[in-house]
Amino acid sequence: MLRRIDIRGQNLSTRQLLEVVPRAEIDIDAALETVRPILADVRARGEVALREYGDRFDSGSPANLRIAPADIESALATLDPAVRESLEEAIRRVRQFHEATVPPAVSVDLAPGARVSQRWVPVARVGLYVPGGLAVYPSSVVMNVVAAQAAGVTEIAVTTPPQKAFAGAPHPSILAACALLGVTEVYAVGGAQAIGMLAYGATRTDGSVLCDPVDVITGPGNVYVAAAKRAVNGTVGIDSEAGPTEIAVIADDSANPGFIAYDLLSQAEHDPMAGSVLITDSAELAEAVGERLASIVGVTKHDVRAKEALGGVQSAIILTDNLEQSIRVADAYGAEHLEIHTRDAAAVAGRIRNAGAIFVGPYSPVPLGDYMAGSNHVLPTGGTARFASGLGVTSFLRAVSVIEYDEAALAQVGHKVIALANAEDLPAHGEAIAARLSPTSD
Ligand code: HSO
Ligand code: ZN
Repeated sequence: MLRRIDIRGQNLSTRQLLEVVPRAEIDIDAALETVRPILADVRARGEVALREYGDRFDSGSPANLRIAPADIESALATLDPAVRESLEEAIRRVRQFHEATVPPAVSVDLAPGARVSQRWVPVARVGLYVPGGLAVYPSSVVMNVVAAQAAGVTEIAVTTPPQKAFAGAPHPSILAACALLGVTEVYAVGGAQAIGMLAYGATRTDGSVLCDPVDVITGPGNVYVAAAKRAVNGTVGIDSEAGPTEIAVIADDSANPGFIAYDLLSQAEHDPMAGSVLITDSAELAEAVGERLASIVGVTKHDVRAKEALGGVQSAIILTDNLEQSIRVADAYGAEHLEIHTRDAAAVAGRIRNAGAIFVGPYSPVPLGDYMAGSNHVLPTGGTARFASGLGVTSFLRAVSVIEYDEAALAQVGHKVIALANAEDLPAHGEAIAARLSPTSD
């Protein structure tokens, strides 16, 4: 089922490796033409436009696009107690980790009376898009909301498509997760129109405010949501664009093939476009994983999309000469999730440069990270781990520099500022300094 890419004995360069690693092709730009008029329309006509698009693309909008707080609370009352306990555990762990990752303020005295500081300031207001449809993930609500809250964001709006099965209300598990997290601002609005609402704000027909504009929009969605986020990027901040999920595994002959097969399948069940990649220098292990995968995929619930994902061009077993080359392949691939199943897995993990998150050893599987390891499950896909990070507190923080020099400290470097200002032919810059240094200044 998984195709083989055998690179043994070829000594491929980094550039060649980049061409060899399997990758899904997603074209978000093509959807931009579709979403631009929708965004413009929402910007111009507010709630009226939101309702029209809800009727056209979703299952119709509820009477009030903003969900009443009582309905958010009552969704929690209907939640299965075991699911509630599990969500609470996830929230605790994700919160504890994220709060600990808030970067400290830094203050540096560069000379007497010359201090430069950096403090981290949360954005004021965040909008979280939660997809409906096939994927209803309260765990993603936890990941996005907790990261924002740990960063110190106080206003969080959640928007999610109206669901036909719930009379145009959002899915109850999404509402229940919001209730557990203390989120009280929830909208039954989906698609590109929801991104327009968050980016520009929206007014009701009576002129009152339906939704204020946000500063940052996060959350996954279909290709139209991704395109809409790309279109409003710059008006607001966005998190990285989420593509189909991926897992790569580096394994040697000491690995447990059953564990690896299940982990490869776990991400394949998300999406027919999901990527599952095994990188190994052991032909025997490759064979064993292939066999286990073939047997479990036949009996798994989401067999149709899992088979499509595992059989797609984006999935493969890559056979390497040795562990060194496996590490180079993993860096070229830049997996969203990378599992290490080798001897001394921690040492191998320490040598990885490109991965969204690294799962070390046989008992740290990706599904643990998907729900409650404590780390975030919103991670860079499609090789973007080369330059991007997963969602975290810094997605909602800005670093602000604070400059405080006193008179003597300014005098110490003033002539050097003036020299540089003159060199750049910006004499007024220099005069601003000189005015403070001359004894006659007032
Ligand atoms: N593996 C997905 C996240 C997820 N899994 C949500 C289960 N629910 C992308 O990292
Ligand atoms: Zn998952």
